[in-house]
Amino acid sequence: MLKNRIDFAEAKLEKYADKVVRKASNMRGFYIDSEALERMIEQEDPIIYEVYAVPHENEGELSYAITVLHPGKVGNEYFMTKGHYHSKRDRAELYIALKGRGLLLMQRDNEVQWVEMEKGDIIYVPPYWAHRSINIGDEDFAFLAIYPGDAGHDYGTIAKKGFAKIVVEENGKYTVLDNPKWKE
Ligand code: S6P
Ligand code: ZN
Repeated sequence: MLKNRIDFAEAKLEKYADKVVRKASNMRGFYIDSEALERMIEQEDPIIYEVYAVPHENEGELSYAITVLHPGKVGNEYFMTKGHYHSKRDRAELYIALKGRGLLLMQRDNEVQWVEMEKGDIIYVPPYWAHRSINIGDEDFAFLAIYPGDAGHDYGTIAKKGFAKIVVEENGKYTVLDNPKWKE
């Protein structure tokens, strides 16, 4: 597909080849308050985020995807993506924010950085950094990601160790705290 189109009002791609839906029940183990997550799953098992992707998986190609991360919290921790390293660690990525308010949490070994994102912001995720996006607003947070076709996703490392920081609401604002479950 040589040409595609973004509907900026909806933050949707006109065409995509893959759609991934992550519900609360797909996020077990990722949030600090696992009891709050189980209650949420029992009640309605809401969708946390959706990814609409146009992949091209060969070396030298580019893939792209729009992620729509819905607003909400598990306990006081904001809705977020699983987060991953690229399987090929030396592959970078670009994030372009389209809608809402988000935070991009990045981690390399024991070093952590976070950046706020709102419509129009371009964030460069350098090679070797794990990345997770978080909706810190009260509407959908959406962004376009562009990444090397052969980057791949390593979810296992984050699933096992988590990120060193968590993002929670305190007095109506986001705050970044040490992750009590972080395994160095
Ligand atoms: C791909 C890029 C994004 C994420 C998406 C969902 O390299 O970083 O398209 O895949 O935001 O996050 P996750 O961590 O579940 O893949
Ligand atoms: Zn990525």
